[in-house]
Amino acid sequence: MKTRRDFIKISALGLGATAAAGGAAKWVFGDPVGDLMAGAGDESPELKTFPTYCEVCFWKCAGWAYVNEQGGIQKITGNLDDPQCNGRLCPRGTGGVGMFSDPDRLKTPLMRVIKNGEQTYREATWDEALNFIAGKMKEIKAKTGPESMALFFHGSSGNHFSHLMKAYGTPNLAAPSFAQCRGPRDVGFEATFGESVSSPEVTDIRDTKCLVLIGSHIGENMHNGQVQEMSEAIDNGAVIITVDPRLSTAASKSKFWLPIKPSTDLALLLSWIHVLIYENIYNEDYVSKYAEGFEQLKEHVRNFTPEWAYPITTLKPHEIRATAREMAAAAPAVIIHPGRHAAWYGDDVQRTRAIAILNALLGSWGNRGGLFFKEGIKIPEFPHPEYPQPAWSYHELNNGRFPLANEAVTNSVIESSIPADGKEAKIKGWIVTGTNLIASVPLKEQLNKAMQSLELLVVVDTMPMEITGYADVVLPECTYLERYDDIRATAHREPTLALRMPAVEPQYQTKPAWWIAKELGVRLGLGDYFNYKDYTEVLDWQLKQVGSSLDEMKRIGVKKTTRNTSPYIEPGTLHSFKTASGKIQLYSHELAAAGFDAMPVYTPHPEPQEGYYRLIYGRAPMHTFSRTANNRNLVALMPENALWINPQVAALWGFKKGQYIWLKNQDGVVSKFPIKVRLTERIRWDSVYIVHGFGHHHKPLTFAYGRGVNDTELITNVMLDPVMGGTGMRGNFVTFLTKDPGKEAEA
Ligand SMILES: Nc1nc2c(c(=O)[nH]1)N[C@H]1C(S)=C(S)[C@@H](COP(=O)(O)OP(=O)(O)OC[C@H]3O[C@@H](n4cnc5c(=O)[nH]c(N)nc54)[C@H](O)[C@@H]3O)O[C@H]1N2
Ligand SMILES: Nc1nc2c(c(=O)[nH]1)N[C@H]1C(S)=C(S)[C@@H](COP(=O)(O)OP(=O)(O)OC[C@H]3O[C@@H](n4cnc5c(=O)[nH]c(N)nc54)[C@H](O)[C@@H]3O)O[C@H]1N2
Ligand code: SF4
Ligand SMILES: [Mo]
Repeated sequence: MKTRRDFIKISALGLGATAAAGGAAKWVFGDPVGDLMAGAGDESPELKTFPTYCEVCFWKCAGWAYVNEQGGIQKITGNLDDPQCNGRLCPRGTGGVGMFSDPDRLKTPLMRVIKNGEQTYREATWDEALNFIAGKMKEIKAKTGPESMALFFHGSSGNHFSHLMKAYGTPNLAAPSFAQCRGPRDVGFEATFGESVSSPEVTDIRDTKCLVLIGSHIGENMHNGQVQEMSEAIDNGAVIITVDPRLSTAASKSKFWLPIKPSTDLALLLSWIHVLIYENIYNEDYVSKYAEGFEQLKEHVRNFTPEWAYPITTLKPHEIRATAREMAAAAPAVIIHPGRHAAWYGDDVQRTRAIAILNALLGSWGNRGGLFFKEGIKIPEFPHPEYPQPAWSYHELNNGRFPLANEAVTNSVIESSIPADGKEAKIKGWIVTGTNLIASVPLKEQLNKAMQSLELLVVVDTMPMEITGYADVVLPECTYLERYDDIRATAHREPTLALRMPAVEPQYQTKPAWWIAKELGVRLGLGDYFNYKDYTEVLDWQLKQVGSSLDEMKRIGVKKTTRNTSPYIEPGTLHSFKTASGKIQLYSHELAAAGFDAMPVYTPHPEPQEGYYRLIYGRAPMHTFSRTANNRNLVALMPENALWINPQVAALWGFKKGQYIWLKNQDGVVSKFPIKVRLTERIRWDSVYIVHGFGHHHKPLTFAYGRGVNDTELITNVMLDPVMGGTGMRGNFVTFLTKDPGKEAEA
């Protein structure tokens, strides 16, 4: 049966080859990126340098793009003045040129048409594509209101499209970085300290004496500044404690590796709280000054002894006690790292609450070596009319669930795009920019149904990623090396500004997001919101408001200013936290009022059946999600993911190193492609591990296609966090198939 939106393979159409407007292929690759961290480059006189900040991940390191006399990008290096990178980019940032030079890039706008009865794409001019989208968006607005359009976004282009969508009148702006990533952590910390730990995180790793990592796999998670600070802390003798079912890179640098049984972290955290309180080694002075609900907490954890936690976590009581004492000995220069990707088991707000509570008991927030108070420079908005007030909020899409979701929840927007119970869907159209929903949001069938139900689906991307094949209109954005974007205004230890400007002209028919959003805005009658010809006007105006200018930033790339406030609690002063009462909430009235546990409670999670293993996933230092799998520079460093499997388990199955096998999950879903076996003692026997972002099934990604397994397709069981809608994705179990299951790849 024909679906409404057939998946279209973009390159099968032979498009784009004719469209090279900006003088294609005149670049050369950047430096070889074999080193873990590339140093700042030399200043060859014949190379021109342009300031940028990296878009290969969301750490946004500032750097310099070097352009040679032929107008090719020679290399990218870190900006020495940038505290986010200190002049050193990670392998991905160094290899970022590969995003620009990728021959598979989207090159021209594409529109879905029917040709000889088949759905296909045709090349379109920008005018045609934008007029079509604006026409559809006007229709949707007239029929069901602007609120029925939604935006999915991640990365810099999101700012420009968020502005457009707010001007248009919708509150439904959703990013996978909330419900699939840091949302549970942010909500857990907000419920405890009144604010989140931000990005880049306010963890004072550089000066810490003890760093506790719960899953956070810094070193594989290559967030630059944190990796550098962790190395510095190790050099300075800091104690690292890593809790991970896998011997991560961080675990291998740790004094204590606690190979916890996956999904039981909350039991460990509660017993750590028990030890701190009942051995009386918590920071009594800090707690009495700054926290509320201590007596309730003490009573709550009375029975959560290490002996109670032992059979749950498989961690020995003496290890639990010893590690709690290490933390106490280092306090307040101790960090129980809040983590970042926190959507694990569906009780993730409560797990991060327990992490926040531990930090509070140790007195870490507001003390050197713990968590500091950030300071930043606020960039004023370029003048525009007020945004219209939407008739309803994104909370409506949650159907009474997730009361503490303070951002739109991707999975709720997806669900609300499907007509159900004879009712029309609330959401009728999507713009998707900078996010490959097919790889980043689980529950593929639901996503598919939603995409089939939409009246309009626009995708803005740089690459023919899977999501583009579902679009009515595909808009090619130029890469970060070819465009201006918003000023990066980081609030951290020091306030900094960073500029991204084009190093070269956009290749082919590609355009920057600010231009696309503005041109759509004009066609929607929202020109007043885009009252400039060129984005440089906006940037110069904004920079002048904060005592700089575009000219200055073009020269220096990064501007640091000194703080007005102290990053730590000053001796003799009393700090007020950002909660309603000004005090840290060990007992959360807010959660209680919303019908949730006021203090974290451990609940067991389902375990694998016999013959199945828990599928866990994470990062590799040289890749970012699904976005780098086609980057030739980075593929050279790691072409595919492998299945980490304990040798004892492998022996049971008769697996040899390097053998390819297929994975089948608890719901019978089989991986599209096989994966290579990696035998390693570095993982518990009850789990297997893969790096996220591989297993692309879209042939136009000529380098990424068919390499490795995509974890997302195997995540068919999602444990929703009732507090904020996070999609717990680690409750999926796989077994192994050694013969080709003969499944046809989808495309
Ligand atoms: N199964 C599973 N799911 C996960 C995760 C996981 O580990 N496993 N991780 C979760 C986490 S932590 C996060 S933050 C999310 C991340 O989710 P996403 O941000 O969706 O990650 P990517 O898959 O890298 O998709 C990025 C998309 O942006 C495009 N892109 C790159 N540069 C640009 C640009 O300059 N402009 C535009 N317009 N597009 C660009 C890429 O081509 C790609 O299509 O995924 C979450 N989902
Ligand atoms: N190179 C690289 N770096 C990145 C990214 C990238 O794509 N590439 N993405 C960035 C983004 S957006 C994010 S959100 C972060 C994510 O990175 P982090 O927040 O550091 O880590 P997580 O994804 O939470 O967890 C991954 C680790 O958790 C372990 N784990 C699995 N199950 C359990 C469990 O039940 N308990 C415990 N204690 N551990 C468990 C895994 O073995 C793995 O080591 O990485 C960031 N850094
Ligand atoms: S950490 Fe690496 S990929 Fe991320 S912004 Fe920095 S250099 Fe780019
Ligand atoms: Mo993330």
